[in-house]
Amino acid sequence: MATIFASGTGAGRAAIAVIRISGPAVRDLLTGLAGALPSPRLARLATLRDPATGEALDQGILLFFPGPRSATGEDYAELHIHGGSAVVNRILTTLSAFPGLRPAEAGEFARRGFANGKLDLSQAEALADLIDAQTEAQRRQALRVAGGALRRQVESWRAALIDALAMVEAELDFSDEADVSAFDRAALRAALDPIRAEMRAALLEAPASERLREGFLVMIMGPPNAGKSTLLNALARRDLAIVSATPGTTRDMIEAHLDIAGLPVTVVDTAGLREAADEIERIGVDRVLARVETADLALWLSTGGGTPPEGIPPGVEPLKVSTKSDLRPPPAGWLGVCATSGMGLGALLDAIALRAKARLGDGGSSLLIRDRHRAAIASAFSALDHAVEDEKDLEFAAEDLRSAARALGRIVGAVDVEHVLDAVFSRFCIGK
Ligand SMILES: Nc1nc2c(ncn2[C@@H]2O[C@H](COP(=O)(O)OP(=O)(O)OP(=O)(O)O)[C@@H](O)[C@H]2O)c(=O)[nH]1
Ligand SMILES: [Mg+2]
Repeated sequence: MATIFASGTGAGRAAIAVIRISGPAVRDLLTGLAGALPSPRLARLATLRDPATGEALDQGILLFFPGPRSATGEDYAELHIHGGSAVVNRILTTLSAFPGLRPAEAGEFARRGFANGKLDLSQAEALADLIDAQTEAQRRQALRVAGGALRRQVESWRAALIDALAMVEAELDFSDEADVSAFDRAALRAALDPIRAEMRAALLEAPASERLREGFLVMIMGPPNAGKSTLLNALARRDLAIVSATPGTTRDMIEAHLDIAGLPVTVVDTAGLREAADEIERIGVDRVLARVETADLALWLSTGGGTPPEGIPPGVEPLKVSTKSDLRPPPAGWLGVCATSGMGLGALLDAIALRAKARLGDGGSSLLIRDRHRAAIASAFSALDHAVEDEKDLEFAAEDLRSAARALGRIVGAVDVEHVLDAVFSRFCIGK
């Protein structure tokens, strides 16, 4: 097995960079770099030298974690060095030249930890989410799952299923043909009912949990010149979209990722909806109508009210926003904003936050945070529904229980095929 290395910190100028190294050559490498192997788990200040020439490269802190008690389960080390690009590049070049070492691929440290039983697949994914988390609620959600909340739940369901399976199999083994039909189905149902109820509850929460990972999607819509782009810029506090008095200015969708009351919200500025003046504008309008299908909320912008919302699908709530309220007061039932002065923006943010909170929750009880999780639980749930059907042959009920247990195993990576693991880990960043 190759020894892998990568910078665990972002590129660019920084006080400190951390280089991670994992694999069988770690001991030789540390001895080569620092003259001696540091004591396990103790920080050691050392001058790092090129093992080939003895040239001093940097002064830094070395940490050595002998396997299997390490993040990857292998011999593992961290070099805390100065974070300038010349220092980092020189150390990485030196590591490349060392026998047995090669740069790590994306997610490779986490994958080795997974292979060595340090964390399950749901935890590995949640660590990637934790790195990507932009808001408090996302951080809470990722931390819960990374801490093993989903793994523990899945293990407890699997244990209960295996008990139920043992009960069915005992019945199959020890009773003669005539008795099998007399098997107490009520007992099987009683054993499975609590699990089914818990799975149902988790499935009901899943869309909110997944949405929290992805963000609450708000589309800014309305006729040309309504002030959509001006509003986006005001919400993002940056000049993202071009604003002009010419109707039909915006053609592409422009999005801003905001943190509203700790929740992740994506706000999208769109092309004004009207009978398009040209081909490009028409494509822009078509894209808006396609994207709004997946939105959570549509802000319908208009100056002075009037235009009824159109083009907004039934599942998406429209919020009527009357723009340029410095020029015209909002009609009754419309939220008035003046994006140029900021008037009314606070109330608009409150209105968005209220809806986002209702839709996303706060991540405090999230379990099924990816569609992969939801699909596995949905398939386990339907297998259990089959298992308790009244006229079910016991042999088939046993097979249903086994298939439910296999579906659960997919969540933690216990029964996954290699290509699923490849797909999951390749989405991680290098050095993770
Ligand atoms: N007085 C006033 N003018 C505004 C306000 N908001 C936007 N405007 C002006 O209205 C015009 C159109 O603004 P945009 O933000 O480009 O409008 P839009 O809805 O994005 O227009 P399209 O991209 O063409 O669909 C610009 O001249 C803005 O300066 C406002 O709150 N008050
Ligand atoms: Mg615009």
